[in-house]
Amino acid sequence: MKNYTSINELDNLQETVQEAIELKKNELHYKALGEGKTICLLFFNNSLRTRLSTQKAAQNLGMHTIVMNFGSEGWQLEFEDGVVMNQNKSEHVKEAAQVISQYCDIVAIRAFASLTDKEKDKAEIVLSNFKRYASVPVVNMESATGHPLQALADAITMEEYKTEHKPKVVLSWAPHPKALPHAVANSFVEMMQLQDADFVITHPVGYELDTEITKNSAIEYDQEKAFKEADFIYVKNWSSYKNYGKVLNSNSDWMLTADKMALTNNARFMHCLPVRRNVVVADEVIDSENSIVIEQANNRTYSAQIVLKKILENY
Ligand code: AN0
Ligand code: CP
Repeated sequence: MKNYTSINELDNLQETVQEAIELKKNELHYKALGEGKTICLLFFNNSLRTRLSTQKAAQNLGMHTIVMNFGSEGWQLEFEDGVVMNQNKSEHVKEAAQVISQYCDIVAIRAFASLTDKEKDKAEIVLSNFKRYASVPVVNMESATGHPLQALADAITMEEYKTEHKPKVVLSWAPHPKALPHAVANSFVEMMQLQDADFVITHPVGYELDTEITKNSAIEYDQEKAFKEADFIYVKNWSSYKNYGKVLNSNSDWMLTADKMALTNNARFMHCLPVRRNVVVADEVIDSENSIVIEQANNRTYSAQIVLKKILENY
């Protein structure tokens, strides 16, 4: 594997999940692999888990990490070709990506969707330009349309907690006061399409995800119906895709409560975090024994570590 910008770049998801579970048992086993190698983590947006877990993963492999908060510390980058740069953008990605590549062996990038320009977001203007101009492998730490490190951590977590050979997994939309990206939901859907599972997406009318991603995944508009017999309830808010980036209404009745969890097959509750308590999920659910969000976040280290390991082995 050269780059990791989508879950579909893994040769085999199931095998990778098993490798990550093995790695977790002895996380320092490949400490020599990344010796003398450096990863640059570029953040155009905030982060807790991605920043710390990717740094820890790199450290477990013996790598050095350089972190830059591009949003607040870097020059404002231009991503368009042929622009007269006489406004507020000081540097073109063409130089920036080549220069950064000289300081590291892998570059990892977080650049969320604008949620204002659907076409630019769909074109992955930041990630694709770094891929185009960087001379080192590129890792996606949540781009405009995907969060594949999260989806891999989710797959690892489900493998650890599943009790059925073919579990029922529900991705449920939940309310949120702010317009959030589609990236986490998109990568979760793409990951689930590679799994042997009964997978259902549930959301209010108007919150349909990009049909090029959902393809023929089942959609059930009745949340309670979708929850019946579920083994995993994965909750996430996203803004409208059709009415791009808009919060259509608060739909507070879509919050995950204990009453709804009671409809399931004693399902595990999952969320990528950060989560707004008593808006997205009630305290009673996130604090319950069925909540696996902390272990899910722990697995971010092993999803990043298995990805970096594969890239280093292919170097
Ligand atoms: C981001 C999102 O929804 O994409 C990051 C999640 C990992 N969440 C927020 O901005 C709250
Ligand atoms: N789940 C996740 O990516 O969290 P951060 O935004 O805190 O990195």
